[in-house]
Amino acid sequence: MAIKDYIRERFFPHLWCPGCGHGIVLNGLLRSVEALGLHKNEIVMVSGIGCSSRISGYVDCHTLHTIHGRALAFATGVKMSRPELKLLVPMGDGDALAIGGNHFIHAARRNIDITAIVMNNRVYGMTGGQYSPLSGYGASATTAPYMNIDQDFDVVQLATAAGASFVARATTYHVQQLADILGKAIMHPGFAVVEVLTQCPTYFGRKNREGSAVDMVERFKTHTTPIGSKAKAENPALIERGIFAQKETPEYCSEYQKIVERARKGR
Ligand SMILES: Cc1ncc(C[n+]2csc(CCOP(=O)(O)OP(=O)(O)O)c2C)c(N)n1
Ligand code: SF4
Repeated sequence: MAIKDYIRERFFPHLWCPGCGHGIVLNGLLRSVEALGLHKNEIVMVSGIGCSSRISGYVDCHTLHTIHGRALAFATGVKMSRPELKLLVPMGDGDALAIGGNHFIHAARRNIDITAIVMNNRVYGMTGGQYSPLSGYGASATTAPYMNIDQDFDVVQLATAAGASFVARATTYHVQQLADILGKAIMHPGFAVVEVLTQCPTYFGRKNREGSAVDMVERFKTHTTPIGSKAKAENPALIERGIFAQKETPEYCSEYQKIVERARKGR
């Protein structure tokens, strides 16, 4: 199948602002799915609410556009009933880690075979630029005009500690690495978390004087480095990107199937 076959053209033009990073994430996702040769019917995309969550409107696979923060709960239900399908759950940082934080850590703890993509633009884009759990200390937001004093989560560390068996970070600058990591996450048999550093020029960029969308994307080039690089040792402030964890641990649906078989046998 060609990339255009995975797109729901009737939903275009999309609603993202010029320069928004969410379209780059969609691009990476479509490239990874096409490279894997997955059929549309094998994929279920479940999203909540947010600019990021609108991505489910644009892909022509099975899609569920649900409620804010609850995408992983819906996806868990779908996966439990149809474990042979590939579940993709794109989420904003607010969606995944503010209102949806509990679902996130428990999906990771269960190691259910779902690919969670955290589109981290450090802000609530859709509702007008409020700060999120990933805005970071010192950031400006509509709801923090004098400065945000909340510390942020490290998504990679949180997901790893909670039990996710595949954990990675990518950016909208490193588009080939983004598609490659997403492909590996989709094929990983367990809970896979991919944090994607992405830009919201309209709110985060404007409020934090980060310049144009291009300036924001270039910051992902200059402020990140491959995991374990020499540059990281010299400059600890650099953010690492790549695959942090990729391990085989019991997957939830497989374990559940064992219980079903035990119940059938009566022991
Ligand atoms: C239960 C509920 N609470 C709040 C909202 C309002 N709301 C919609 S999207 C959103 C935040 C969006 O931010 P994020 O998830 O980071 O995604 P982005 O828009 O930045 O991509 C909020 C608070 C809602 N729709 N439902
Ligand atoms: S408000 Fe921000 S996150 Fe939403 S579409 Fe515009 S640039 Fe993208």
